Amino acid sequence: VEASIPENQREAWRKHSAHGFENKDEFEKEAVRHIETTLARSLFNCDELAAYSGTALAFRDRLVIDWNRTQQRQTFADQKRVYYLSLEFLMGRTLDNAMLNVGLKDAAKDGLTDLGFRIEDIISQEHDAALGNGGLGRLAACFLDSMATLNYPAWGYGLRYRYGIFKQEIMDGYQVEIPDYWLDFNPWEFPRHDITVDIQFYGYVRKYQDDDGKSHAVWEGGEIVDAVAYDVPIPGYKTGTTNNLRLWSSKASRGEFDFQKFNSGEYESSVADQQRAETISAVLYPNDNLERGKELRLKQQSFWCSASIYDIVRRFKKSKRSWSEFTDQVAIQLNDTHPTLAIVELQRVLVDIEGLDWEDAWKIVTGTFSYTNHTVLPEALEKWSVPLIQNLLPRHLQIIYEINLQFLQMVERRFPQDREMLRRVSIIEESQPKMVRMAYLAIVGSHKVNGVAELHSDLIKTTIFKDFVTIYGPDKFTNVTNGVTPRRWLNQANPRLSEIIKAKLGGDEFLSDLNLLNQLENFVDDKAFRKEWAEIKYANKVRLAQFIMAQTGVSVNPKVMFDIQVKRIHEYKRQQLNIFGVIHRYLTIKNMTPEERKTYYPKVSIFGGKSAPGYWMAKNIIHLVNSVAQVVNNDKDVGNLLKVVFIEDYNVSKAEMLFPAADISQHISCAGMEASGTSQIKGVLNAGLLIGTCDGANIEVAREIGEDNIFLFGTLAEDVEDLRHAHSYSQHSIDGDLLKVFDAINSGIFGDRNSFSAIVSAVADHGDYYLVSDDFNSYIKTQALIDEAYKNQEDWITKCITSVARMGFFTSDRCIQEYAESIWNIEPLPPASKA
Ligand code: GLG
Repeated sequence: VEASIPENQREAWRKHSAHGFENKDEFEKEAVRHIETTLARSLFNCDELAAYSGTALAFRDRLVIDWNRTQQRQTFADQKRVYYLSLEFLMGRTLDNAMLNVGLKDAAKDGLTDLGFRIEDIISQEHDAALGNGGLGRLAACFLDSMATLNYPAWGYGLRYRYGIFKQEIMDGYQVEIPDYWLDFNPWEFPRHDITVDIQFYGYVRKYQDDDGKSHAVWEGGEIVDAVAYDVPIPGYKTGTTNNLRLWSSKASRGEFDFQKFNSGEYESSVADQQRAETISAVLYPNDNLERGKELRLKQQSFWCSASIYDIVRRFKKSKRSWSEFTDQVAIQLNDTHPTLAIVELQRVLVDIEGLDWEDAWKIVTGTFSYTNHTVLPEALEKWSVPLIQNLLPRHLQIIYEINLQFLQMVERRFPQDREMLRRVSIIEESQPKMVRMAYLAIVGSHKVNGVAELHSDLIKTTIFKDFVTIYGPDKFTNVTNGVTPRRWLNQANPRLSEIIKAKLGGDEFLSDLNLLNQLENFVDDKAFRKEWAEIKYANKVRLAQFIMAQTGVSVNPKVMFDIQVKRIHEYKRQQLNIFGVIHRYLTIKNMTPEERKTYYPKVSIFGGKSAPGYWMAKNIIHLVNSVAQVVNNDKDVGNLLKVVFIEDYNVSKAEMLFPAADISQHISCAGMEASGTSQIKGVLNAGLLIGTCDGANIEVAREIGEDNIFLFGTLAEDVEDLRHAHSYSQHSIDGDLLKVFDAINSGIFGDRNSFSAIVSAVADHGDYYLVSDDFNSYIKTQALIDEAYKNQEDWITKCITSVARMGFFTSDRCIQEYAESIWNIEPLPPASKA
């Protein structure tokens, strides 16, 4: 029952309705009130953490007022909404973004100064919300920001992990994982204990016929776990729209707490049951681009999908529309295959619970869903074993079989001669045990499938999903090239750069219309502007140099080139190629006379990124980087010519510090393997140049900014297969420079060569799957070009300014516009004053 205050009692509400602060004085009042009453502190014991908490609570009040209004407006307007289902939302910090988006950062800054604090110190108190592994989760976070900014009625749905991605510590050069318990103080979420959904697992399916002879299925028995909603407000930039991110947390069922057990003295086991339920949302699986088929992971997926579908259907039913209007009201985007069970769950709800015919229900389902593919790596394509699903979700398995049957019958009608095709495209893989191919299920259950960069979207059509293009035709498959939000990745990460752009462009409209950046090209010869541009990069490097000194004790000179590769550690991303290049540089320096060294190019080589805890080779690469750093940084012959740094615990807020300090960043994946990548966009937007392969979005970045402004090298995707094939035949010849690198590693100068031998022999003896040897030579040559180019600082700055000016395409606002128009078919709903 909806509770609502009768009209004649609303006067008091209207009079006292909260409106939040609007200026510095009001901010101070709110912050102090929270510090004194919510936190029970005073001016005698208010440290920076307390000041952060008070500030965050004051802003939270602001957000929640906008949030309430937005939700009301969207409910009244009753137009189509989009639901973005993602197992990962890599949000990072919230306060700074909230300040910018509601337009009160200056008020907070001045207010904090009055109260005795520096805004930067307060902002840096916040713990990252790290509910994601890497690009996929960060993309979801950028999309939330853009959807709110563009006033789309949009909700995110995810899991509220108690532990986000682990914190990485480097001990003796090795990665060690520390749990990230981030919920000690999280002002940005609202528990909604009133919104709790029963989620069923296990049990059995009972079939029966009704009086009309129609057969039905009911899922019975098993266990129930509660899904409790936690809402996170997502403010748009310069708009009243504040959308909702709903994260589900698992709890033992209210009905389930076993009083019988409890009374019969089995207190412990009854508490244990409770903990088992809470385990479902306890931890984010720390794998990027790898799926491992664990039952708990399947439980997470089904728990979250069921809760979200229940919530979406409930909201739809409140509108009292007929089911045929469902697709006019609801679009659901699947971020990768992780939420594919939502397709099955919606079909189950419509058929088993709402009593629709199979065909009518299936039309609704396929009209509702669309699916984004983020990878072609076989080890990342999800498959779930049939026995596992059978046990956990018996009714869902039946539905999957029925979907597959109908799909295969359709294929057979259209391609009657082709038995092989049926085997290839079947949602069920006939292996031991049988497996459900989730990507195929996602394609069959969706009306659109998209890749995340042009090359990638072409590749999925010609490789992994080729047959489905034959079956459905090419129009079902489309491309939306990734982007990032300029609010975080330009304004927040690089406030000074943002400031001078604003001064030149005469306003900050570029933050919501990134194409306006192209006006910067008019100022490329403006001396004062160029000087300031260079000073900003230098200041950002000084800040990073101080951070490196504090964290690692290594002294780096901010006047020399900073070369940065930060991202998950993965063989396909080829940090091994980078470190081989560094070793090659080290050997080159060692072989020089002191005279020659005087004119050589100095450089700081910076690495950062986490490895999946079970990814032995990636951990080995981290160890090699740290071991090389140890040797190089302490070699008197080398001095300032080369420093190697590994940044511990790379995360969103470190990225915000690193990209503004990069002269060059590396995006050197084996061609065809990085679906898009998004960090190259962050690199260029922050006035750094790129070295990259012809892979993912690098290709489109090159097209936009011009090939003169990017350092591309290496094998093309179309040649990868032939090269791999050639490796497996002949003992492939390895570049002489690379052999010297291998000799150096094998000689033990970087320590225990046994532990590094696997990195070398993956290239030298085991087929070199990632084509490191093929690309090494052109990589080294390209690095030499970069050294030369960097000497000419005037040209370099021209390249940087020109590149930033041409990055407009890569805003996530453009992505969301494309999704909204060509996939979701939804309209924005701006607040009245902005309409
Ligand atoms: C994937 C891909 C990246 C891509 C990101 C966002 O590996 O290339 O940029 O999603 O689409 N698993 C990922 O991080």
